[in-house]
Amino acid sequence: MNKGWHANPFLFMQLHCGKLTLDLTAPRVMGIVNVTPDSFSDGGRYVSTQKAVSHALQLVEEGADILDIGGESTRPGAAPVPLQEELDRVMPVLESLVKQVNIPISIDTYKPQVMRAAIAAGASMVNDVRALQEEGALAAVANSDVAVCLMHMQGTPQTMQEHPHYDDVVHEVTSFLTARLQACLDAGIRVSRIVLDPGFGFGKTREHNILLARELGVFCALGQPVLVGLSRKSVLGQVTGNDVDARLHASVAAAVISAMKGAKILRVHDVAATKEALKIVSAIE
Ligand code: HH2
Repeated sequence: MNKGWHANPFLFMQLHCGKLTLDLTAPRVMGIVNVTPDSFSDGGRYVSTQKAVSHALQLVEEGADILDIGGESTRPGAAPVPLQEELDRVMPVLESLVKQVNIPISIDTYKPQVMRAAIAAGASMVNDVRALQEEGALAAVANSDVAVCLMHMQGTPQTMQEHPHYDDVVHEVTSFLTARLQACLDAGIRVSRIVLDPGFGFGKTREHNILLARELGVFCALGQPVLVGLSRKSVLGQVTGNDVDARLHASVAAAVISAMKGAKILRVHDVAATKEALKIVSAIE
């Protein structure tokens, strides 16, 4: 089955992101820039272009290795955003940032039109919670040179937390990611451009999320860099009893544990704290 994607482990110490290369010899931090009125933890804080750009620059200052710009919330129950509205939210932010920063900028979208516009404007990565399953999404990435993050989600944000069900969550998420990886390879996307993500909180109960985190090594063993997005998520609140605004410590703990289990990219809201914690991981490991 596996057309060569187990190959050389050293190959993946670098992620090919368009004109840029991301060194993955140590875990990297992806800073979240939500240009949305309704994101679960920071909705409405950075809806204006100016606020989003200055927040992004602040994250770069704090040491972000990648920026992830999103114009549609994927929190449970979030309403889909029309194409033009999403473009109007993210494109001015992206266009401003590509002129000012020299780290990879990722676009968090499942819409192929947004992917194409963002890539044309200089985005170096596509972060897709639907793993390029929308019609035209695979081609949008295949016709470019950018990196892609393939995430697992059961259902859609509108319904995903109603009745998440798996017979074996780790096995089912692994099978899905393996199939999407193969679809990318078949479409001509090079293995050095592909990141995998089990999709914490996307159609998963607390138990599913905990199991996926515990078994993160299974995903890392697939041979691709693994991205983990646990920052401020509800599973951390379920464990600690803390509201979304008081999940910094739990988020940093989750990032550290993920990195120690082999995750290469940590998608976080709190860049400075995560960077500091990861320095300790790198020093000890
Ligand atoms: N989580 C969110 C959004 N995008 N992408 C990947 N690859 N992995 C994730 O875990 C992930 C993601 C949700 O977090 P956030 O962007 O803060 O919230 P919202 O979707 O409400 O904007």
